Amino acid sequence: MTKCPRCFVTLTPDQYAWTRTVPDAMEVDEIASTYHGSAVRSGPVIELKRPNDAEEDWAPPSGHAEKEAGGDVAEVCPECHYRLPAGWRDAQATCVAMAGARATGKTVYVAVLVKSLHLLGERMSQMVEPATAETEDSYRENYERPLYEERGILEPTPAAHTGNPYQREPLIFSIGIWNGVRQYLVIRDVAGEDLEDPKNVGATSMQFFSRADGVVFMFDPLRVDSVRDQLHDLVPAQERVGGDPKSVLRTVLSIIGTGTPNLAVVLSKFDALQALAHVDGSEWSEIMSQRGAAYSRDPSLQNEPYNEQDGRLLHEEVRSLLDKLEAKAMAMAVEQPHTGVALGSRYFAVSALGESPVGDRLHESGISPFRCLDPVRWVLAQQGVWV
Ligand SMILES: Nc1nc2c(ncn2[C@@H]2O[C@H](COP(=O)(O)OP(=O)(O)O)[C@@H](O)[C@H]2O)c(=O)[nH]1
Ligand SMILES: [Mg+2]
Ligand SMILES: [Zn+2]
Repeated sequence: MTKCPRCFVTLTPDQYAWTRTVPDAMEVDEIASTYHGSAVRSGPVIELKRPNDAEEDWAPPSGHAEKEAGGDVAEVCPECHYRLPAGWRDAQATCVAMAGARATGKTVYVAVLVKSLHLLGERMSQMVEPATAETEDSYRENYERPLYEERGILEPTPAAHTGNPYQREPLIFSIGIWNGVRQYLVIRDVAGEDLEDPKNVGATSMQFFSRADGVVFMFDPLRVDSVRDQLHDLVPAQERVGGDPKSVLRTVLSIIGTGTPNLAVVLSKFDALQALAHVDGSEWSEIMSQRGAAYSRDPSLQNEPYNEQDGRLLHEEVRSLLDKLEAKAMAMAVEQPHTGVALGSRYFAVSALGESPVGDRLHESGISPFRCLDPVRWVLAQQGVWV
């Protein structure tokens, strides 16, 4: 059984829904709108539940939906009415939700992550490609073009209630065949504002977090005063600053509630910390110059199974870096959450850009990602995919 790419609810063989491929008339779909976060219009939805007295191998009678609808139909999620890509129920989807305050680097990370997935996929002879035309368009327009073509930096992701909120719809990538089953990776980006507002804890449109396979929570070291102070002359100041990571983490954990996604806690913009190696005589220069450290190398593009040992090593190293970043409270919130549900968690360090941008432009050496695949490979490995 696989999950819906929008609401992340598991699709059971007991419940089906369809809508006309080309509906005669469209109306506001209350259910879809609640899950989307703003008005969605669609044709009528036809639902079918397994009858109580049905046989074990019950399936919707062929032609049922077409007859009811009076034309060609597409299957939609019975929970949120999202139109499922063809063959979705026969595939396996690993569903990842991005989290973190504003400007922690989520959107840039997704842009770069997809490139790295392509590269690794090629090396593993697994075809990575957008699964839908919507994903192809959205990735190109909202992620790839602003970062790679215009060499600028992406606009901050709009909050769910403002104009063109591209992060309300999932990015769906086909990542090849594994264990004889077609595999998809679903990534849901989010606007930091939405997580900085604790009122969103109960919002239906946020509930996908609790049903995700992996939540990637980003923590921006540039938000830490002692780091910013020491980097003063080395790294151009970043103008956009997001909310308090501890309270965002708390909100995310509250939204997750009794759900049990794996939680990847990611130190983003790691290039900034690496730049501290050049601050002579500082405590940080010593830490960041350690050649033997897992955070000083990047094996993530090697074509080998997810490297569990390297992952554990990095986990411990980043954990002690968090201590040094005065973020111990955050580590405690992860390890002893106020919700009482301890999640499978691991710490990571990534740099999507590899080097700090200068003002609004990328550094002239371009993009050289560092360890971007690690969090997602860890989540995939928990699902037994790309291991
Ligand atoms: N130094 C550095 N800065 C980054 C990196 N990734 C993102 N940034 C900066 O952080 C800003 C916010 O990134 P964005 O992905 O839009 O953050 P989001 O609001 O969490 O989606 C960007 O404008 C970049 O200036 C990185 O890997 N290294
Ligand atoms: Mg964003
Ligand atoms: Zn759904």
